[in-house]
Amino acid sequence: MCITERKFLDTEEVTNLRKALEQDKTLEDNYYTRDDGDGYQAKTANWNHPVDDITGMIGRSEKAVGTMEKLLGGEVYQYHAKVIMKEPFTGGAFVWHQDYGYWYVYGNLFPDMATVWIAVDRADKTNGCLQILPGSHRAGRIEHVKVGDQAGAEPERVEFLAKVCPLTYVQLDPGDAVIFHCNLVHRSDQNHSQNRRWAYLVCYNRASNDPVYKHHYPNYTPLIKVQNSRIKECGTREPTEGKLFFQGPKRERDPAIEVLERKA
Ligand SMILES: O=C(O)CCC(=O)C(=O)O
Repeated sequence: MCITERKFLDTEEVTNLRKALEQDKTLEDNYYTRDDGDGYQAKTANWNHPVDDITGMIGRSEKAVGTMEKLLGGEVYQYHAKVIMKEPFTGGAFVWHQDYGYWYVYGNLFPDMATVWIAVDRADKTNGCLQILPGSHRAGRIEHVKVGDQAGAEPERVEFLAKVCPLTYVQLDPGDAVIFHCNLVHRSDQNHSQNRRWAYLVCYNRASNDPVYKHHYPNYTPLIKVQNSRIKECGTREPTEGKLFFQGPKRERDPAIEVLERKA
């Protein structure tokens, strides 16, 4: 399952989101990187619960949560949110993977999970837009192996899947979004261009799929939906309380990578 929603955020909303992210110094203080096996790294700032800034309003908005409830078949909660900052010339790649390649290891019993990926800057082939194998979520969870600092889907299986689910580049304008299931196989290239490629992602889990292991992402926490109009009302205001980041400058180890290292 993968749905592209053009203008998921309108021009005013995405302009405010971009400004709010650019002025949020906590992202710079808390981002971490994962080597792509080639020495390049994309910066990711990753936090748990929605706060009362524009990122939280988007994550709690009727248009995001309502869609997820329909797709996942019931109540959902925010599993985490993140900003992926692929900087000009230096931004690293993400290797072929399924998000459930990680989230399974964290103790989510069912793949009742999905992500809304929102373009903050234009994302195209030149700056490392998302690449997907459409329909690949139907393959179920694929074995993952360690690639650089990342968990990568087993390469031979990806090769076979790519023959029946031909690779598609998801080129998006600012404000466009793609909503995809946690078993969708996806990747993205390094950014060798002069154009920044930032994206804001909110990941959801079904309320009934409360993870059985305690880990860095939260257990079920009720999500209070808000009307879409709250996104604009919020503007670029700073949150009244800080985001609870997963990893600070002193990077914690990812449990999914540790499992793959033990297997190797
Ligand atoms: O934004 C990207 O390029 C890919 C991000 C991704 O695959 C992820 O966060 O799991």
